[in-house]
Amino acid sequence: MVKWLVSLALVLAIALPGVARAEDGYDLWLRYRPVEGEWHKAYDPAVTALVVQGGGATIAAAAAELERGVKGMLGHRLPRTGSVAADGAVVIGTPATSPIVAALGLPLAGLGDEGYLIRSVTIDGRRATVIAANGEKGVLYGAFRLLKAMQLRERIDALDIADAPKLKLRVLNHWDNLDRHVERGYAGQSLWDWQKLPLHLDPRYTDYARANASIGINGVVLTNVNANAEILKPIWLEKVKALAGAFRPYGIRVYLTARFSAPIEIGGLKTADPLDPAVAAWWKAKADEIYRVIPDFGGFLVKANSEGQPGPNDYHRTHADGANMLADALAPHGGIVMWRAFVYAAENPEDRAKQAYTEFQPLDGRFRDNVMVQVKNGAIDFQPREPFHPLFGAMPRTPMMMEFQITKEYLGFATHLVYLGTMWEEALAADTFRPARGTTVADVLETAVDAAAPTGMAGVANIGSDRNWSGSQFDQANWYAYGRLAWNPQGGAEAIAREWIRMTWSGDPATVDAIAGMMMGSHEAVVDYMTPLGLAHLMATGHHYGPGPWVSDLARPEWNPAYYHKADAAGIGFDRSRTGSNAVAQYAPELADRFGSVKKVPEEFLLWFHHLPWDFRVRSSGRTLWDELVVRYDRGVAAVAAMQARWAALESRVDRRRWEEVRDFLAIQREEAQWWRDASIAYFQSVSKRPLPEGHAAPPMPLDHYKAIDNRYAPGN
Ligand code: GCV
Repeated sequence: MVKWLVSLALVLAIALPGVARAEDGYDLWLRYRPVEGEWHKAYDPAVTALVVQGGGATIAAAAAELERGVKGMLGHRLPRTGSVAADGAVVIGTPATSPIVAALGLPLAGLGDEGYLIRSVTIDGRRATVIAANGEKGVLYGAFRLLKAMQLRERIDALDIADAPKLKLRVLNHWDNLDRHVERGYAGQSLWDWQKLPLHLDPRYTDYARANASIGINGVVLTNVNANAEILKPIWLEKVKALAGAFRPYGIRVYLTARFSAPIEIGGLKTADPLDPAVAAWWKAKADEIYRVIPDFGGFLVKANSEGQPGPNDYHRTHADGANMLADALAPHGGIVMWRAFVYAAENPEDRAKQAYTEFQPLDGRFRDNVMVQVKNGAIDFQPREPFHPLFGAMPRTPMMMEFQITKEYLGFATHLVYLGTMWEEALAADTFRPARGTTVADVLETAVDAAAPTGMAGVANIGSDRNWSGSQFDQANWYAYGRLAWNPQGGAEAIAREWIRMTWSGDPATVDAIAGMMMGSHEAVVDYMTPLGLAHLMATGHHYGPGPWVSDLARPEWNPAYYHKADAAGIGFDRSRTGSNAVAQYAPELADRFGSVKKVPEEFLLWFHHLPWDFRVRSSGRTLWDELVVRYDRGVAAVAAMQARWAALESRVDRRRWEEVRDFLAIQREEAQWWRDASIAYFQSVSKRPLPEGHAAPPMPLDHYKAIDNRYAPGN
């Protein structure tokens, strides 16, 4: 009997892998689960063999991925043949690697180095699918696209897909320290197991690279922007070289953060002054050394004169002086410098939201061709909602890249279900009015300063050693959406969410609708329960876990939540209009006028730009500002409860293990949304002295209770 049961279990495990193997999220959106019924019948004869005629490691990676995907989805091997011998061949290659592809004379001209074409063709009277590109990377991207078509149950018998990325650099910024702690990381330790490198390459490096390539990411900054000069020493460069080797077949280059004071710390110099010839020579020699070890090294990312990091200002030099010195060292090798504009200083009394623009905008046109200025989406710091950064569109002669934060430092860490696609879409679709109405942030990013100039996007990674990579199942969607938007900043967040859901959870239309509904409302929910109506930076000190609107005693003024909300007996909000800090003047005149007027400012930015009395009437509802705040806090909590109910109804629609994990995380989110709501109302009521609107419950505990909550060991700090 026991023997019989064991055999049955074995048979089931082989026949029904999706059922027998509990899913834990490791496979991400590349699950390649069996295709059933009519779709199997349609796909099976269309994908019978693989024709690869040559090429290097990247074409080999594309072929391996197609084999893996077809095995998973259709259950059969994909034999390799040297020619199209029967119907159903998939021919992959570039005109240079494949005579068959060359002979087809396909229109590849407009697709650049990384674009691809997938076409249903007839070769010698036999039906085939060709994945063709100018470069091997394009072939790899095309292979993932064909597999996606099957995952999404698109027809593949009359294909004609041409696609190419709109941005050249699509990079992840890992804020990973050399001791494997990840700053603002909520998914375990750093993936980079430095101690075992270079001799041991964890197979996860390849799966990480596959996932990135599947969404078009082509660069990875391995180290934290709060940089450690050690990484530039030879012993570490050997480890970096090993990672670069693992990623190279997937079209991914590695970059490192450069600590500006490295010439002093590891170079034995007395200064890091960028205009000192010895300093420039040190960096040049260092760049030469790096390229000897890693010939396709991407370049440096630099955080300078920001939050205690060293930089050119220490020597009374400009950011352009610093960036250009590094750029000159990298230029002979084709490397680039990504120089961050995230600067603000405690000693600077200017509104923090204005400081980056004040410092960088006058430098427009003064950076070398291989420098990109990397700008966060908003002028403060990855808040749940910020208006777009005024630098976008304001430096037309400088390549400018977007920096989004995928890890949810200010959005509830990994346990809050918040789909960031909508938030990023909002930023990308914002009209800069520069040079004219209708020029969105996405347009600014896509418009190269000149044909050779770089364009790009960076995302602060949410990836770590957790089995599910991102700390939660739904945070995988943010990695995915980031890659898709870096490929095409005009992409729609909802369409991206839906394709992710279909590949990650289920293709059942009702299930897709239900999950999409949760995701699409999730950003607005977190804004409501944390920072409604344009409030910002109200998180607890240091770790940013939970509310701390009462904090007002930190050494640096702009680290205090009180600096941002400015609540007092009379009202609340930061006056950035002409009567206040005049931050509005950093935007194009049309926007300065819109944001600066209480009547015209979009409600979601009301308190970002204005300080208003508690009984100010909110346009959309006619409620007083105080009542509206309370209503929104409650609306946010209710939205989380609604997500819980939606998820509960999906219990039988998705696999158990992942369903349970999401259920538990939603329960955490619900508690924490309530905590945010209660603590915020308790605090602001102590200032506004107003009664709660009817039907809205008083916080269950006194303010002191919320103030006493101590989460000093919260992760990622
Ligand atoms: C890497 C915020 C975060 C810091 C981060 C910084 C930055 O201030 O709290 O952890 O440092 O942004 O983007 O440089």
